[in-house]
Amino acid sequence: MMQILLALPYDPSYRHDSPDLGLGYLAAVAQQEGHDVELLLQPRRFASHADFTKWIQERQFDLIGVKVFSCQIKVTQKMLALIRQASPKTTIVLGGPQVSADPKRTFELFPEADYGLQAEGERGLRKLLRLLNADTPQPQDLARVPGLVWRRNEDTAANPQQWIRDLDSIPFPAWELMHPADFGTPFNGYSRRHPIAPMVLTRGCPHRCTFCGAGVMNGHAIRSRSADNIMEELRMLTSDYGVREIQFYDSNCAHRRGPLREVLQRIIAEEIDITWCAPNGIRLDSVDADLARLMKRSGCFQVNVGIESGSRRILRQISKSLSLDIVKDRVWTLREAGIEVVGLFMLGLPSETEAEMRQTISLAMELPLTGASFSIYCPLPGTEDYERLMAEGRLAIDDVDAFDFVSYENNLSEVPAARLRTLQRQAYLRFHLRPRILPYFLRNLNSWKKALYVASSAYQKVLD
Ligand code: B12
Ligand code: SF4
Repeated sequence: MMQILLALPYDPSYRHDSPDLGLGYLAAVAQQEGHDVELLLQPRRFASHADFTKWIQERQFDLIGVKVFSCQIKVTQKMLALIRQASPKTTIVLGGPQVSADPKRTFELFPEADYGLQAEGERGLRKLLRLLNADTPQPQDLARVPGLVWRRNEDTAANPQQWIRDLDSIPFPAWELMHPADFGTPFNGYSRRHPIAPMVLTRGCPHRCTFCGAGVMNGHAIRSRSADNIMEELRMLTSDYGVREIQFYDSNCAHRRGPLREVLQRIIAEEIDITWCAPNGIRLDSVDADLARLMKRSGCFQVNVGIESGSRRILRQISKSLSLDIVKDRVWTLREAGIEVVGLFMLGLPSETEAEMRQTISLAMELPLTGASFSIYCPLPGTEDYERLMAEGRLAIDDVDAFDFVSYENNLSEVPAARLRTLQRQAYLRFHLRPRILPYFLRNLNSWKKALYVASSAYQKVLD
């Protein structure tokens, strides 16, 4: 039996506070394989690097797995160096968005790592654990682990990924290792009640928006859990863990081939007392009036919707395949059903002009939205844009600090970075400082911690 730690990067600046679905699923797989698993999901738990190092030194885990986002490369590098120093024999396995997006660079960026696993890690981790448990793994065995990234002589080998077809075959996340009640309310403002649990009904997205990295994480074929499987987990979460709110983390939980309608009908029929929201966005072309009413009756209070731009040219360029007519129609459909709708927009797309950015801001003002976010576009590893722009030599820097949605480093729009920043600031101010919007904004500040956080990020976005 191995002692395993699955962790988010140790990052004192990270403010999200929620159970982690991906690590929870992997923990359940490792437990099924007979290992002892611990989760480290609160990156601010240690006051200093010295405290973290001391803890690792004391625990001497056999294996540490870390989830890496592209915007967390530097903090992960620091974390791995500390782990290697404190616990030289530990096997280090990396997974998550960065490894999935750019597997070949795994050991260049993270020389301390022993293995990486791309995309959906459940099958690969199970196989890898079996190999590590038995003996020193041989290359012919490693070559058969789905999605594994490993050192083959001097090269980095990245095995092909196999998407998990039967999602019901995966055990539920190890909720006993991440009690929802032990986490606060998420800082994104999207919550009404507590405790909150994240959940996915489906994996995969058939669309191919050029700025989005979901394709490398879950592929383009939609796979769904059965309604029975979802209801079993939902009953367990509400009865055993006191969960009162669900956040759906799917790429599009409302996909017409997904189980959302059936699940919502069963929530109503069984009188399960939950509220829910979809903070990662649903596609507006999946919504109709019947679904919207069903969503409301089953406890939905808010959805985010990816609108991205008010310019038809930009929408074509990013292959969003969503018309502005549908956007206008379906935002109304959701609002008429009594659901709050937050629009997700981007500013600063490649070749975007100031006039096009103004179209985006005008669209946001004109729609009956209850909230809006205006991200600065960033070409992320794992997206079609990134591949193309790198091949064209148009990404001025390959700087790991630029991989978030807040920096202005890779500005490829027609507007200088300083002007882009002003436009973003104006967008936030114009959108939110309206009598119609302020009550929604203030309602989301339902705890003093959140109020402080939102005030500080508003300061950064608007006044800084
Ligand atoms: C929910 C979500 C969030 C949530 C929760 C994040 C979290 N802790 O997972 C929140 C809202 C906090 C969030 C924040 C951000 N997100 Co986000 N998010 C998602 C989303 C929509 C779904 C993720 C999910 O829950 N999937 C379901 C679970 C079951 O899968 P999973 O968590 O990915 O875990 C599986 C695999 O990744 C792998 N795995 C994960 N960890 C590990 C560890 C090891 C050791 C191994 C072996 C395997 C492994 O196995 C798991 C089981 O299958 C994805 C899109 C997508 N389809 O992936 C974007 C996505 C991951 N996010 C993205 C981005 C950019 C961000 C932000 C930077 C946005 C921002 N500016 O704020 C921040 C960064 C947060 C941070 N860590 O600093 C990008 C990442 C691109 C990249 N190359 O890094 C994605 C791909 C979407 C996109 N825009 O392209 N996000
Ligand atoms: S932005 Fe949404 S619709 Fe487009 S590919 Fe990503 S998850 Fe799918």
